[in-house]
Amino acid sequence: MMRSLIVGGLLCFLSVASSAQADLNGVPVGFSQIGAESAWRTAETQSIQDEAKTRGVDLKFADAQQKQENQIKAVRSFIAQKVKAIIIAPVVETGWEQVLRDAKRAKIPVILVDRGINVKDDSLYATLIASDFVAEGRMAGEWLTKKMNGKANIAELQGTPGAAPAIDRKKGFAEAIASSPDMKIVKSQSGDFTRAGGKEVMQAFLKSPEGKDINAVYAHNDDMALGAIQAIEEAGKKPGVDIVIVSIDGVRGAFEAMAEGKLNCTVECNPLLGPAAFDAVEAALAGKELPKKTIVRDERYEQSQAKELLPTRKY
Ligand code: GYE
Repeated sequence: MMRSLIVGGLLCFLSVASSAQADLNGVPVGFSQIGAESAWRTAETQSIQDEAKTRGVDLKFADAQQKQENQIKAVRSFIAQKVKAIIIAPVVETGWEQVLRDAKRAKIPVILVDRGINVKDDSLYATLIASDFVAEGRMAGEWLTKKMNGKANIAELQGTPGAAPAIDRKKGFAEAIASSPDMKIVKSQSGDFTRAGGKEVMQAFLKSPEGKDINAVYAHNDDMALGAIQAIEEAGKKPGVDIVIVSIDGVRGAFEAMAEGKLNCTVECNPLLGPAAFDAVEAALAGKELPKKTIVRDERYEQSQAKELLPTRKY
């Protein structure tokens, strides 16, 4: 069951989708993906590749291995190959002006998916399709404050430095706990959105002088929470019980960990952006004006719902 509500411009894209699907048949489109750092990312890649196949798009896929310089190179190569549109999942917010100006000069519309960017001139991209990461962070913070009765020593596992979801999820969470003075972030560091990173950083946190007092973890994505669970178990503590854990994404692994009682809550972030991304490509190529941002709405899931919902999860 699709739990996310996709609002705004997306609805109007969807209404034109079926009638005009053949329009992209054989059309070359570039997709610059960040990498394969998380289960979320793999699901997004799959969704875009599946949708490209359904519509007969000639998709040129480039994996940037988490490096912006690789993404910039990929976009330049797409321009040289004269693609008709470029989809980018931008790893960090800054540093995009130059290459986007090149795409604009070549009259190639750019569709941003999942992460936003910081540019003065927003005509450099056609649209952004993404979740509201501040709202996700806020949902996680509100849930944890309630669960801990307003008192916790929190370890925060941050996402990739400079990435929109890392910046905004930190901000939203901080806002949510701001009025509870006993909700304290005692440790905060990046685990780069990976399971290995989450495990390594959590191990270091647990060994630090504050380690014995940590009774809650806020991870900016599920993969880091799953890594932290391993570190907590190896330290002889019970994840989900001795240390309450909340994270973001809602991937299958998180639902499994919740069903096992090791993760307490996840805030969904829907990665199935393929249909909306190609609806946007189609609309841009038809010369339609697109909303600058389409927000994908997310929900929060708790441990008690995990077993029932596990079979319905799509990623
Ligand atoms: O939450 C994380 C991934 O950009 C929204 O990136 C995405 C985030 C997602 O690596 O798991």
